[in-house]
Amino acid sequence: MLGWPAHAPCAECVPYHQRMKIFHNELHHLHQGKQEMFRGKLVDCHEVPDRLAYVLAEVQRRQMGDIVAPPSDLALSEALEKVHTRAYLEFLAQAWAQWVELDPSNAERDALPSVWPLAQPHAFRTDAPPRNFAARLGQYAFDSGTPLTMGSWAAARQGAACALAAAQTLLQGERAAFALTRPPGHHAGPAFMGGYCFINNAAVAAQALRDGGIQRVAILDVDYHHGNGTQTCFYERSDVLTLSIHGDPLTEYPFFLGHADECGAGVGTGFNRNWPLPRGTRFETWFSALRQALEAVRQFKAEALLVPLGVDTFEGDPISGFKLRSPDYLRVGEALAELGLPTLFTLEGGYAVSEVGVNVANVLEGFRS
Ligand code: Q9C
Ligand code: ZN
Repeated sequence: MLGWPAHAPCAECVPYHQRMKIFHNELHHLHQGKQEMFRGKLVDCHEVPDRLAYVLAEVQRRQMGDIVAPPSDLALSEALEKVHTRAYLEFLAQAWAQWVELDPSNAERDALPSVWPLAQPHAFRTDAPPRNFAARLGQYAFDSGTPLTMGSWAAARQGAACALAAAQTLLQGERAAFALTRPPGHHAGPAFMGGYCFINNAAVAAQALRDGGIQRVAILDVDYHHGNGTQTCFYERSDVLTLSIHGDPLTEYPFFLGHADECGAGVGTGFNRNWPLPRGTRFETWFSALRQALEAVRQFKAEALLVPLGVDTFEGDPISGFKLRSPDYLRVGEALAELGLPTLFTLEGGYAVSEVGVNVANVLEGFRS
């Protein structure tokens, strides 16, 4: 079943359908949060550098593809500004310096927000943005589980470079690419961070594919959590179909988005779909949602597929509630490959650290088999 070759294949002798280019974020370790707020106390972060180390080791071991750094001459700032607001990007770029300026001893601590401009009529104003850093952080973050550290911006920016490079390689005719990066991206929106995410890597890649001449891009998010950031980025657009299969927001994070009746708005009406599933869902039920999502991709006549790949659907995940097992991920990869589309994977969640590598590599393995 796991039929990878025993020797390193030269790029040219790999058949087209098995080719995969892997862009590795070598700066990921610069983002290393200490703690996140959980049920009234600070707990150790789940989103740790070791996650990526496990994925890297496993894709290397199975020789899943060339592992490279993104080129340094990408038009990255321009690509970021097509997804995120300039004000938000400038905030991220300067946040650490401002945090330390607030109090020099802050250099020892991560920045976490603790006050937010609640979006209810007459509750608070958002048209008079405060100068205070803690308030600005609350304005741009939707939870207190996403520590902003000294290296968060550098790591997130380089991760977006991986996603952008992955998109460029598809535009040049590659069958598949993998943005092997952390922090993840799918909870980040045009002007907000949260859910361990700062920059929406999948959205940056989708927009780059559009700008490179691909007319219709489908994003199929298989992370345990709703891809709220990605949904928000493209909610009023008909050229990027956004689909997400995830834990029901009635009980699961991010709680305030991801219901089945969210179908898009304006010209984007009909171009967003959600499959919320109850906690405890097993593979067969999850897989029938995947089949429906794949059918939606076909009907859309997508020219490229983007997969925000979280493996926190795994039965052993410490913060999630689905029951997928490691071999199931092979079938996920196989089903995605049946679309026959140029496909770009971004690494999202998955917190059973020592199993993340096997589960991610199983999706890629199933995809290229
Ligand atoms: N600290 C991704 O899988 N957990 N993000 C909320 C409060 C947040 C998951 C607990 C889970 C975010 C990319
Ligand atoms: Zn997740």
